Amino acid sequence: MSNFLFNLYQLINEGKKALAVLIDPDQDEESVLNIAQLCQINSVEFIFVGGSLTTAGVLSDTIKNIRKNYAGKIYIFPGNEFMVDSSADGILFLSLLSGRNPEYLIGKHLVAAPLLAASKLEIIPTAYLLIDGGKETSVSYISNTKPIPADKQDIAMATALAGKMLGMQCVYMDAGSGALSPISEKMISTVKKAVDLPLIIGGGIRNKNAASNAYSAGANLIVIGNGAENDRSLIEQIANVRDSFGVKIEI
Ligand code: 1GP
Repeated sequence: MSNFLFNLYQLINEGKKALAVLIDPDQDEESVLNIAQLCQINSVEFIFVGGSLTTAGVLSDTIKNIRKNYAGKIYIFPGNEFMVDSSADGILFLSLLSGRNPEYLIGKHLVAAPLLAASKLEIIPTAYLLIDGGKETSVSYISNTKPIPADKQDIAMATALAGKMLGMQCVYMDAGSGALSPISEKMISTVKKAVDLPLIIGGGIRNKNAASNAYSAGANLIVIGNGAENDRSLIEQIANVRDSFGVKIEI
């Protein structure tokens, strides 16, 4: 099992929650260094790095900068097959199961597979479900796929379940970067009840309330990107929400 999943299962077994910050390599160096430092101070479990248009060179520089200030694990959140960089710790090997574009289900994977096999990256087979967050997202546009409608919990549940049956080891439900509304609690809890895999939730989480709702509904790991970029204090705020779970109340 990858370190990523091992660490996540350990937290789950202790009743704890986890936080990942997504860093877009298009940001300037100063903000990458600053966000990485805040992730270190607030014990953010993982940094994800990537975006829909990222190229390999920028990715490598960004990872180098993150490592200057952050001692945790860095995982690539790939937007395409060129985003393989052995200086990361691993890669979310995403299969865009909500879509019907074969390139994002298997096509790009086979191009990347020999490179990944030659690297020491942890490979994390991930069922990736795009959920409608109220506006068209870069992932949806670039992958030429439609997200699952926000109120179709049964479709999300069946898709995640099929992902598990295909051997994927975690589920990432994403409303997409900058989503107007994050994924609903009903959607999260429906999928969580039916599929016993670590559940990652991201997209449009911009305040403590949204994070708390997602964790309470069953998210094991929350991903914040845009929100943290615009308001750096969000990292500490959501880390505090994360820490409020799994704390034993003395009677
Ligand atoms: C996007 O889930 C991530 O893929 C994070 O989304 O940028 O909206 O926080 P935000």
